[in-house]
Amino acid sequence: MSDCLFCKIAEGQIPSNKVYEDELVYAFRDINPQAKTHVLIIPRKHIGSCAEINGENSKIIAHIFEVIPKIAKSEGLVNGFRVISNCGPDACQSVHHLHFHILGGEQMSDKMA
Ligand code: DGP
Repeated sequence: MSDCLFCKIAEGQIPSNKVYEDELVYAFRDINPQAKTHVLIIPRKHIGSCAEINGENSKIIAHIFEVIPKIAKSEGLVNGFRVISNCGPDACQSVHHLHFHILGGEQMSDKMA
């Protein structure tokens, strides 16, 4: 999508602090970290949110979930980590390109909402 912030980040048009990339996904540090380690992983292909996951794009989602433990390992998140995707207004999604937050590096709250 031409006017999508995360499409531009994945394409290198907007700078980011890269953590991982391959042909399907791009991962980078969140600009406003909510934990000691806060990485975002996104598909290169524009998918708006979890609400747009379907049989046509679910292979990319499966790939994201194969990459997440690799990132967790390379970030040293040996004591656990949290994966969150905000979907839609009730969940306060602010960037409308599917992304998964990977949070860790410290003890987090047992509350998720
Ligand atoms: P969400 O609220 O779930 O849609 O999360 C969007 C996240 O994206 C939020 O934690 C802040 C992050 N973010 C927004 N703009 C930028 C940016 O330009 N660069 C980086 N690295 N992160 C951004």
